[in-house]
Amino acid sequence: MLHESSRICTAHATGTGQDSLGQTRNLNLWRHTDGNYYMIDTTKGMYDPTSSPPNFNLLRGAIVVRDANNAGFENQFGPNILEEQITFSTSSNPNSGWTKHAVDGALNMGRVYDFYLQRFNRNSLDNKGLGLEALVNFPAANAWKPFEGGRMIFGNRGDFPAALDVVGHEMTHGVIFYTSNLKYENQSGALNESISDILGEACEAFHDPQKKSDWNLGTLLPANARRSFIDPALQGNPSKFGKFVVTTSDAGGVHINSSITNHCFYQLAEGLPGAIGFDKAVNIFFNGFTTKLVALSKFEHARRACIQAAEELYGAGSAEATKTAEAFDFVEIFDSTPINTSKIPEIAGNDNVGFLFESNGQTFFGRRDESLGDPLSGVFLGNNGEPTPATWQADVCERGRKPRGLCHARL
Ligand SMILES: [Ca+2]
Ligand SMILES: [Zn+2]
Repeated sequence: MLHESSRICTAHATGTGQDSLGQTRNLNLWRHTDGNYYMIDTTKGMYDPTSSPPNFNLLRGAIVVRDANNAGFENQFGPNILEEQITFSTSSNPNSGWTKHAVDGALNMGRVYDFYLQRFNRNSLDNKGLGLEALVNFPAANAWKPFEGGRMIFGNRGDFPAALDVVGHEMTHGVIFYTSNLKYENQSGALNESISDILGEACEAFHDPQKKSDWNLGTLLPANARRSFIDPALQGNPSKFGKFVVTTSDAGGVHINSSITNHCFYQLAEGLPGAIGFDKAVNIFFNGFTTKLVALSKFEHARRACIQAAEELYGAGSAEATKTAEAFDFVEIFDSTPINTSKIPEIAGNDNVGFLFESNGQTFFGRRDESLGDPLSGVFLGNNGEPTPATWQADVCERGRKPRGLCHARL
């Protein structure tokens, strides 16, 4: 009996808490022998029952909420976490004592996990049941997903963990890290941002009673922090590749130019005449971006990847494949002939050099063509009392004259 009761003392438990929207939510908790309840959700299929909660280092496949306790700071490189200040989110009462962001984090990370499992049969970010952690109450105005691992960081100067599309966005960065691993700069970085926005909206739609996206990433955030798919210009972002913003800030404009493929996705799903609908567009983009791109892929590769995905999913020549090409055309990401990287064959022949030469304020043209028997020093194509070809080269050196331009052709 003693063994029995001690087993009951440390186990899964349920409770409730109020989220940022003021709603009471059901919580999956872990009841520890110290009498406290920990915000550790062990109910997902990925949970490894040989784990020993609340030992953080031995947890596998749980969703854990921890608290940064308003310690650390954000700078231009991102969040600076003070690991020693982090605590579990705990309470002695399962139905009170939870911070609103802890409730948000537990709820929405669970929803994103469910979305990936049910929608794509994907078991967490790495498809191997990687445990997830929401680090809440970090003193900043942003949300982050570090490149590796299952941690999401939520600043407390906004209700970031309450925004399901934002949590879906951050967790999709994790999925991309474990798949195509698009490099987070320039075009590949913009594609990384874009697929995170698209899947963030897909996650929101999946859990929406009407199964709809509102086409704004950051629905619960202030208007200037949102990203519109329908009209990226609302945030000053481009919707066509021709307006691609070249910049050194924001890792090469990753949050700016992502709007181009976001808009492409919108056109494919709903915008174009004969658009194929949200769910099919999600299938095409998710498949294309996670299975057919690599770290340094660019926009033109995203076009080919999505068309290929559409052909595989719906058939070559299908309306879905045709519309995918049309949507990329719409945002000016056109088809291009792949670069021929085979070696250009060498052509046998004589060297021919043409050059410009300045003397006394006048410009002359010179030539050295082996096939015409020109000497090494070349010949002048013009006679203005200049030195003879035989002495010209030495003459250049002595007088400090320099050829001003040079073109070299191998004939
Ligand atoms: Ca949204
Ligand atoms: Zn992002």
